[in-house]
Amino acid sequence: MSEPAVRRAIRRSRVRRSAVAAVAAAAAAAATLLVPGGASASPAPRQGVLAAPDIPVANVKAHLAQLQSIATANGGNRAHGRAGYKASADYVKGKLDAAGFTTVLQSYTYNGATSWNVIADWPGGDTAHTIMVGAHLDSVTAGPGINDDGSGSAGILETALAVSRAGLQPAKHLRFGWWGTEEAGMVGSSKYVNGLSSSDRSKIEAYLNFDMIGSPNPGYFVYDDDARLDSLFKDYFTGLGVATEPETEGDGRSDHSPFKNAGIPVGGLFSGADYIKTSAQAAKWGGTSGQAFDRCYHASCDTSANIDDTVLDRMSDAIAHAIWTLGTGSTTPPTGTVFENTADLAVPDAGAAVTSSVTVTGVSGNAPAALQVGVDIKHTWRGDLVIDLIAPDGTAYRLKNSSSNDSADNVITTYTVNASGEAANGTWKLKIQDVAAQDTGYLDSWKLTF
Ligand code: DTR
Ligand code: ZN
Ligand code: ZN
Ligand code: CA
Repeated sequence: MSEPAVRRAIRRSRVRRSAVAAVAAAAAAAATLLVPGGASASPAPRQGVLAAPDIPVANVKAHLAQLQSIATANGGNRAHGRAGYKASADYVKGKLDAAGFTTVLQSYTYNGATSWNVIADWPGGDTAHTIMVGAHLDSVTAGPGINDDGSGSAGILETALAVSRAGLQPAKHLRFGWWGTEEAGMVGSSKYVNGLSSSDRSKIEAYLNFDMIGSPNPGYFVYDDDARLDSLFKDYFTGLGVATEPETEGDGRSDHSPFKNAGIPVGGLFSGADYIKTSAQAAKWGGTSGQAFDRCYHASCDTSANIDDTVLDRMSDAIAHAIWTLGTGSTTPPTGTVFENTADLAVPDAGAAVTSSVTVTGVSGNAPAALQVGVDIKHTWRGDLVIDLIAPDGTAYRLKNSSSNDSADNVITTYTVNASGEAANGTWKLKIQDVAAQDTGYLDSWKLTF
């Protein structure tokens, strides 16, 4: 018999074909549902991570009272180009200077008026591994902006002061930013990010944003931009017994946007603005359904009365939890960190290559010389398959060639790849091509272990 004839004969003798094909078809149908939530990361516990202190909500509220007084004394707002903005910046800077931070007012001009970002560095820590936290300090002209975004400004300020009180000596470098002119389109944060060299950008391992964390009819929304930072907050709230939802208003609504666009992993919290709370949301979070999370959003009534103390307290504590977790412990990547995509992906028979992505964040430096690539492909004839690992920069590593002699089903194995020439962080892809007709299958899941 000729080689293809032998192969066909062996294929015909395989009895499981139809059952496996049915599973593949079902998986292909489910794949579209599974893809968006499919990727996940589960870092191994880190050694030496310190527990965060409780952030006293009374202190956060005292900062809000000061910001309210500043607005009252300056025409009722703290908006770009108005005296209330500079007074707010001076207040924040004064507290940070007294607590031992190295602070600068970074000035810029917008619309004919000067404004300032307040940037505060906590001395020490490895600046090649910087954790940055931010909130916008400007209000709209309509009101004092106490929830938007006095709340985030006060929450990160009190957390910074808690870092000082604790005498924290984190392994990573901590930097805090209060942005000007967010309300005109993230002007201050964009100026900051644009002013960083690409090397400086690459040193920021995470940027966490807090814009509106005290909404009076609160929701608990977690930015879902980065799997690791998303889980950090979600797990925290799960531990408190508080349900969360992903923040889905879309990118580009606050100061994390320029950081994200520069390739920096971003996360954050949000308690809701002008969107209406549903009855399902009221059932899990309390409050009033059919009403906005913040009825005073961008209005004159966004005063110190426009705050829910419970959400402000919990979210302030969550900020501290994130900073302590990300900043303390070791800067060497924990071994055994797993990044996985469990979304099923159909592999077309004798068709084009398909790819599945896994985004790696928070692992500094290069990938290891023994990167573990766990692959779980269900297929009726594995000899049809060509499999490559594609590094974030596009470099391909051949894991498996097609072979007419490879007469078994499924590829369920772990490959070891010397990926030490590749930056660890970024989007890795598994590329699968089925190069011969008849037998079919699907990718069940795959993972990278660092
Ligand atoms: N645009 C922000 C408030 C805002 C509305 N939706 C979101 C979602 C995520 C963060 C912030 C926001 C402002 O007016 O400042
Ligand atoms: Zn606003
Ligand atoms: Zn805001
Ligand atoms: Ca095939």
